[in-house]
Amino acid sequence: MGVKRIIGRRVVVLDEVSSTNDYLKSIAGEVPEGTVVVARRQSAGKGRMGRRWLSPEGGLWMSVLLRPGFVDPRIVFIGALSVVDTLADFGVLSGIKWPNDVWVGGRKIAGILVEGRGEEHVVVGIGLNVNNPVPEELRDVAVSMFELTGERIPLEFVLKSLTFHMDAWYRIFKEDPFLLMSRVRERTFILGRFVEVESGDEKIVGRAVDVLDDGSLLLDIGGSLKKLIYGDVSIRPLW
Ligand code: BT5
Repeated sequence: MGVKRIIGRRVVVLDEVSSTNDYLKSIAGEVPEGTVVVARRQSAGKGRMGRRWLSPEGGLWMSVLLRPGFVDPRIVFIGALSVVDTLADFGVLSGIKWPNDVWVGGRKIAGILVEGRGEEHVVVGIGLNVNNPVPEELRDVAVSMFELTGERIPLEFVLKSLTFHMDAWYRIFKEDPFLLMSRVRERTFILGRFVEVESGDEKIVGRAVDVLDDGSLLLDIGGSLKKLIYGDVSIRPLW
């Protein structure tokens, strides 16, 4: 008895689009759950809080449509863990920088942007630097698979691996979110380290202690514990 695959059964490949997230949102009413949109280039790739995601040719810029039927901030970790597993498939060891980045050796290789329309649908956008040149302005903070492995890995292989892992993690998440969260905890490299947290105009420094089952980050700020809820916060590890 096999399990029916959801993610990646239908893949829409575009040459160029403003943002795969926006495109998928615009067709969400007409396509089945698990539909994937990939674009060779994005002219206006989006990060969180109005930030830009630079998306030149050679990277994997994709979005996945989910209909879990509920709203849950932990959905971002389905994307993050799947990226970590995909990178491992190609020999690259990475870690999650809570809540939505994947880093290798102090630099960002991937970012996840989750956008939803209440309980109707959720769009999980993933940007992964594969063969694309790392944009000049991000030289010190970003890295690509090519830079790490010296190999040009065909994008369709990376896409296949990523949709495979996402399909598995999505199923696990729906059945047992605590299993997903225990894996997130193992893969979150900032635990035990000091981080600077920026939320709006506020900046605080604390030690990241744990990722809790509800997806929040527990910080130790001079001896008192503070729970950071996933939202519009940015974290910078202090080395
Ligand atoms: C993110 O935002 O990291 C989420 C990025 C999601 C991108 C995907 S691509 C497919 C889908 N369609 C979209 O339009 N978006 C999604 P955030 O945490 O706000 O980080 C944004 C910051 O990452 C920027 O301010 C830059 O500093 C940095 N950045 C931009 N482009 C990058 C790149 N290609 N590689 C590494 N870092 C980058």
